[in-house]
Amino acid sequence: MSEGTETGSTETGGRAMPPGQAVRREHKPLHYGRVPSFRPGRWDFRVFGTTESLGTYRWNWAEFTALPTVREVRDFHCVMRFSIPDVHWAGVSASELVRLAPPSAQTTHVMAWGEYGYSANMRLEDFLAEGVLLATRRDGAPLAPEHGFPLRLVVPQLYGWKSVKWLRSVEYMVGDRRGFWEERGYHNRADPWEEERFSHQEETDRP
Ligand SMILES: Nc1nc2c(c(=O)[nH]1)N[C@H]1C(S)=C(S)[C@@H](COP(=O)(O)O)O[C@H]1N2
Ligand SMILES: [Mo]
Repeated sequence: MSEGTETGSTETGGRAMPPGQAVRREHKPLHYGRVPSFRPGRWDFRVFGTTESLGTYRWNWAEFTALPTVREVRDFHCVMRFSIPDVHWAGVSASELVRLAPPSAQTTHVMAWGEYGYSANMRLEDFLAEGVLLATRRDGAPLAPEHGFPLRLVVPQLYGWKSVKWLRSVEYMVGDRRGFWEERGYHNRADPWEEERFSHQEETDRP
């Protein structure tokens, strides 16, 4: 098969890609705005919002990099109709983070916040799904600056815009609120297997 041109149920390594996606091998960076610089002395990562304690959790860079890490190999699906098979990630699993910073029982959604106010919302259930990582490494090396160094979210089961680069905080929410692209016409949920690309599709979504 000719890579980069196939669409539909393109097979790779025996796996189907979601509908309307073409396989691409290279990871050409894609984002809105400029690449922030990393100042380790100023950087922190926070969990705030409806935590069980109502307090904010905070890690500086040394503390964050001391957290236990896991590795995951996942396909990455961008809404702009390309998918990258078998991306290797390493970092802190989202479920480990939620264990360290417990949400209140009423928490239903999270907002992931990047530098400069980029944000993406998702159900708590999607955040806790298998393979969701706060990644510090990709393909055996620290993240490249344009791919989110020093920390990015990876939510492999949703379109790529939910995988917030230059991640700085996670907000627990009781109820939902739309993030950066979700406010600008992108689908609220973003399941690539359902081709949930545009917000107008939400009107006809099954309940
Ligand atoms: N902070 C931030 N994160 C972002 C974006 C962005 O514009 N800003 N773009 C998203 C989109 S649309 C995609 S497809 C992926 C691309 O990740 P990559 O550049 O590492 O391939 O990052 C996502 N994360
Ligand atoms: Mo994207």
